Amino acid sequence: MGYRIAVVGATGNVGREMLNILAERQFPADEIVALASRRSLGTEVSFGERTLKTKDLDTFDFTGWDIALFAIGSDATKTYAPKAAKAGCIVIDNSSFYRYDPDVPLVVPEVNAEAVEGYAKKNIIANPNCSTAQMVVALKPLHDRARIKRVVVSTYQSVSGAGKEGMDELWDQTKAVYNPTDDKPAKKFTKQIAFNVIPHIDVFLEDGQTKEEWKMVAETKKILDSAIKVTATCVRVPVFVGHSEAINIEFEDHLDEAEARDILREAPGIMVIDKREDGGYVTPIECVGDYATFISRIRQDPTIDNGINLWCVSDNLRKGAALNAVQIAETLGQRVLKKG
Ligand code: 11C
Repeated sequence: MGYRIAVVGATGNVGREMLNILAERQFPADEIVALASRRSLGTEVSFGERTLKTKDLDTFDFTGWDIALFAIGSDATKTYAPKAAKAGCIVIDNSSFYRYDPDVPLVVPEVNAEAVEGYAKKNIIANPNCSTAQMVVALKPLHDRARIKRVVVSTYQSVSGAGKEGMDELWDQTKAVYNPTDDKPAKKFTKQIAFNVIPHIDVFLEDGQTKEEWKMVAETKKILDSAIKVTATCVRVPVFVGHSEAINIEFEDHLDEAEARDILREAPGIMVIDKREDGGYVTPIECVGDYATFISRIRQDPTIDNGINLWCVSDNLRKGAALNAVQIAETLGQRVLKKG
């Protein structure tokens, strides 16, 4: 006997990837329902070889459904996640709404799989921000060996993190650059994104950092270790899919770059591509559609006692969102909701 799974927000970038990944990984589901807002009612979405017609989230009864993967905005999550959870369906939520709630586990299975067992207080488990997910996958095995004190990270985040509208804006502006009569002013982003970079993701906070930067700090502490200090600069770049990060890590103990490379090679979810030659590293285009978090450019930071620099790239719609959510569902199946 398998599970009954709902995908909420099935017509969005992340919802579609959730369905793809459930099919690719042959998630043991007896039944899958694709839910969306009334506006997209009846839209067809792919699930492996099959096509599903979306049903109305507003009137859907979650009673008898095991797990709901939510990929809708925080406002809608606030309305619908408690409805599903009260009906006995465990919610795995990709929005930021529940992430910082002490009664809701925030899970990256390669890092803190055991935390899923804390789901029962609200019947909800949160999925982290995409830029945090790939970073903690890289940090965890190194932290286990040499204890991380401080992380300085700069991100290069693709426009798909801002949804389909972000992707359309990059596409339209890129074409318009070659056709100056076709003006495409910035709407989704605050400045032109085509042929540009924008050091601003999400809203500004009082202390001058952005919410995206704050999320990387708060989520790393909750998932990995509250003692780790993190400082981030998050930047939007004209790339469709795949977030990249330049990460500087300071450890308590000495860690040699060769050992760091060996540790990362053995770590779950990680693929090391690190040849010190032209093209011997991964760029975002190469990570699209993949499950792995790719690590390149591993090297000693000679300016501090125990420092390592590395380059980390992953598909933000997959490890950063849909894949991580499906992995949480798999972990729930192994540890909590055993069937069959
Ligand atoms: C971006 N990281 O690239 C954001 C998208 O908190 O789940 C995901 C926002 C979130 O714009």
